[in-house]
Amino acid sequence: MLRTKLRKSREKRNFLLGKHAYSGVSNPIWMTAMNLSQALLTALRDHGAREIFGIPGDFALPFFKVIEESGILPLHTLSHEPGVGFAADATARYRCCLGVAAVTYGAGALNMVNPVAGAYAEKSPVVVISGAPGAGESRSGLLLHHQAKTLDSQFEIYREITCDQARLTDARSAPREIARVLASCLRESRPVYIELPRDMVGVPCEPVVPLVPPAPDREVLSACVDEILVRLRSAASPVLMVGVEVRRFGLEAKAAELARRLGVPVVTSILGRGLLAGTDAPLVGTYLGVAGQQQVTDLVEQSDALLLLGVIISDTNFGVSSKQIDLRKTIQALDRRVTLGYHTYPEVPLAALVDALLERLDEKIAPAMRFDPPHYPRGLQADDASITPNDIALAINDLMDTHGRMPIAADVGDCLFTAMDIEPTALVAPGYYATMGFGVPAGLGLQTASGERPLILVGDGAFQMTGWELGNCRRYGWDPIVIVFNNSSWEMLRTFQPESAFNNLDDWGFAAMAEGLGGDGVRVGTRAELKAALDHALATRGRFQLIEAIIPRGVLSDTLSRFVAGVKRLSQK
Ligand code: S1T
Ligand code: MG
Repeated sequence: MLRTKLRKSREKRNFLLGKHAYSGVSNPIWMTAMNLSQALLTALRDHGAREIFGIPGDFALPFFKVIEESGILPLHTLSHEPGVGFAADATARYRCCLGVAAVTYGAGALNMVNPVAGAYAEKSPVVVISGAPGAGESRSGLLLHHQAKTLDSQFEIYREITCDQARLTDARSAPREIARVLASCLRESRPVYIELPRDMVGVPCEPVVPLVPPAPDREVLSACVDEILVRLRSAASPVLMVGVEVRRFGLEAKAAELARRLGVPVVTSILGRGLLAGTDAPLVGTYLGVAGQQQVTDLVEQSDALLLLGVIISDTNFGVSSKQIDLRKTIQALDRRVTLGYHTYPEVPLAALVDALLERLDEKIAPAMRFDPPHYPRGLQADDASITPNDIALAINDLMDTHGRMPIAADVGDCLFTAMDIEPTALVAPGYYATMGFGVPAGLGLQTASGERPLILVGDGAFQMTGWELGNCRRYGWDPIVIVFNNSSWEMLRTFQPESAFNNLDDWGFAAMAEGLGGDGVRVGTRAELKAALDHALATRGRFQLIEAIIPRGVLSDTLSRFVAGVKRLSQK
């Protein structure tokens, strides 16, 4: 009697943990030959992934066990799935290669929809791996925990925010499926979704053989390059704008060489911010339309041949144009297509286009036009005046002059506009999709990917969302310097709707919470205190440093002020 009861309770436990006949043996599931999880992890590493961010759940426990015990890729667990998505996204952006986010089914994966949508919008190659119910339990006829509508719902939701998907339900086809999906992720530089039922984790599986990308059609490429060069050579004021795909496909050096050989001025889009900064390309600055520097705005908006390399045609890039740019007169190379006027060349990868242009260009198209290099403010007055966002930009420029460039993760809010006045450096920020909550977890991903100490710029509203991920720094030795722009307000929203009291936030006193999270915090109200806090933070390694900068409500960065004024002017036209 007791023996039967024991057996039944063991079977029930195994059922809940997804242990089935194939892996019911006592030895750990990963001790079989190459199993499906190891094949997947090895393939991720072969395709450039260097770590996994994740939060397990019972549908993902067997997979996380293989991650931890196989050691193929290090695992960093965080506290809330949005942070997992943002951190994985940041590693993908920084390395121009796969970022990996592993979660459980339902509650975990659906918690991460927003960060993955942002990665899709901003072309970041994130691989989402979700645990899922096994075949047996899926056929049980019961509604399973974590199931929303049907057992296909999650797959369908992720179909909308990824460029390719696979459900690994058959060990024979799994290697091909994994190869296809990872190739799509890198080719499109967009997220992909892999669903791994928990009863498939330990099944024997062949290794994944990476797909070789097909070569572009040389004739299409040649005709396209011919037409682009005719357009540029006949233009009075050709301008090159480099955008997010130049970064995502690792084309920065080639784009700089192209700009030099073309002899035309080059600007970046907001998402391309920081590109070409370290090169001698004729870089003029970042195009921000009405919110940007006039020289840059005029150059772009008066050009009769704007070559857009990897630039997303978005409102944040072009919606704030003081003069409506006729995009039909531009040359757009994005998403593996080149559009000139009213026709499009299909299947032209950006890398192939840049290579083909460089092959054809051994002389300058036009004499290099001399432009004043963009100027970034420095020289903070360390006095008793209250702090403005511009002061934070000056303080950071001073800091980087003295101690060298630091990678920066910025959230949405005035901190992002302030970042436009900081010397170009490696910057990850949701400049187009514009989701809050990105900054802190992305900063943790940035330190993981770069191995360098990052600066994190975040508003108080955004910090309330994901700032608590700082509590994971101690476990992994991360020690970012975090500047919280605390204006006790959703200030960006107030600039558009000042009459709404709901934009008033309480003052949470973030600095006082740092200690409990394993870091150090200081609250600063004057420019002198800001400078001292930054100097101290820089000198303190091994613990995150949180500087809570108190900014009076209504005090904006110059860039945000210009942006708001410009948007209001445009809306009155
Ligand atoms: N929720 C999320 C996840 N992302 C958003 N972008 C928003 C809501 C809307 C939104 C903004 S800007 C903003 C919100 C709520 C206020 C940001 O406040 P804070 O972080 O304190 O920065 P600051 O005070 O500098 O504005 C954008 C326009 O959509
Ligand atoms: Mg705020």
